[in-house]
Amino acid sequence: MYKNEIPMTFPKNFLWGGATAANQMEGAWNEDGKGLTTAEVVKKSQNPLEMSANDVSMNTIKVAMSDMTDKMYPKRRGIDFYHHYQEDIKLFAEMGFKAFRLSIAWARIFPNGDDKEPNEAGLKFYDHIFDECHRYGIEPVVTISHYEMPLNLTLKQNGWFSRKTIANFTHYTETLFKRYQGKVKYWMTFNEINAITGGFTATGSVDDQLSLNQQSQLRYQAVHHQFVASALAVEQCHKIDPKAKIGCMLARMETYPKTPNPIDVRANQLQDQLNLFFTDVQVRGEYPEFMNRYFLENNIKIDMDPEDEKIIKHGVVDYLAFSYYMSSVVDATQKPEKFNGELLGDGKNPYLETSDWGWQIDPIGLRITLNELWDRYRIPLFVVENGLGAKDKLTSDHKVHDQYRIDYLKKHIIQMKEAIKDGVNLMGYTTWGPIDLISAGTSEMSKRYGFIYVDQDDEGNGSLKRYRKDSFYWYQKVIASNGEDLS
Ligand code: BGP
Repeated sequence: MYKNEIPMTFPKNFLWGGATAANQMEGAWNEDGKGLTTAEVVKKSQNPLEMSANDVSMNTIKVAMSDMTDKMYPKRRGIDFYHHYQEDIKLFAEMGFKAFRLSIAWARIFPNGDDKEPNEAGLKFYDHIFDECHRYGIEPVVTISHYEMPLNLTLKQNGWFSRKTIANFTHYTETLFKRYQGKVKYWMTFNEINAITGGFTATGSVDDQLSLNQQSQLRYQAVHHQFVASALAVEQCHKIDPKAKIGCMLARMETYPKTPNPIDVRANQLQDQLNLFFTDVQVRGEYPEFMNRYFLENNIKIDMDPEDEKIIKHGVVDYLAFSYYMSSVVDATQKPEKFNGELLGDGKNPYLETSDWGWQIDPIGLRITLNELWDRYRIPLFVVENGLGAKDKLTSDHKVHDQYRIDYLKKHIIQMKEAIKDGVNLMGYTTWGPIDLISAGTSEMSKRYGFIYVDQDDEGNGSLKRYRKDSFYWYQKVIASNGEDLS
């Protein structure tokens, strides 16, 4: 719509805050009736540049189940948020958070995933968290499934590969919407639903014995079941709590063609389509045409029930949330070696710096992405993850001078503001890991994102004491000034 003015800054009710996930922070993995989850059988990486989360087989699961310690399985201990949540939420409030993104551990509510009755102790735990948030005027933003599910569903039916999991999930979601009606205004169904390269982490399906093509087949089938489950959850949510909003969540990586050669430009376009396929389904309510060709040429056949298309059409989301950490370059001549849900190009960009974990830092890419997503979907956008994983040093007087983190975040906030001036409808920004937590990809503790330092090392040694970093006071100012004071 033509107007002779542009928004000059962040909207008034902008949701500033931080984002976390249950399996990376709660700990208390075997307390109060909770069942074992898929995240708790993933070993920590031996090499920090490799994601151990992708390395799961039936055999490694068996080994994990016979080991009832958290030594090799850091996601079992998290940062013990389960027992520190009051202290932690108070610190978030001190920073001025308007929103706190967290996930619910399905296995706290339904320990086996297919139980008839929910576990009251699990439900209560999240009641306490939401009440605590509201005490400080913090809006909880809740991910229903963030890289974990009850392990029993893997053992019994190979996770999301099975259609049966849809019914288990809708029982879980219905329980949540009824219980937390009025307490949770913002929901999200699946974290990074497009991250199927993550295999087991994303789908709870074991596929190590399969060929690459069979893996692709299984993962796309699993994600189809997630699409249906997500759409059903959207419908339930709208019905049970019409005031609540429910979104989808995408791992967004901006990609660029390596050169202006049209073959690179086209390869990049395909990469982008394969990334946006997931949001096309969840926002537009249908499989996009370009996937027909992709599936056909890659021998992938999606098994759909006759009613699936209708369900997907009805269950379109209210907003689009996404994580953004980096960008990448697509080179048409490079053949992908491993399975690639073709999510990520991993080409190097000579114009960008990288983090210690090789992630290419690209704040302008965030503005580009925001514009692209807004142009394509025209629904509110929410940046629900962004941040720098770095090695921090705690000084003897318990300070952390993390100017590098401030620099990273500042540059991204500047670009979000540019996007708002471009006309993008952006509803909020929750940085990843406002308090240090266990890494999703490698299970390290030393890959820290937080404004709050947690005294724990990769082996789980430490007092678990929380300390404010320099970035804590910086973010406090950012929020208080609604993004104006970035100094
Ligand atoms: C996203 C996940 C988060 C998170 C983040 C950082 O993909 O949604 O769970 O942890 O990435 O990744 P990592 O922890 O591996 O550094």
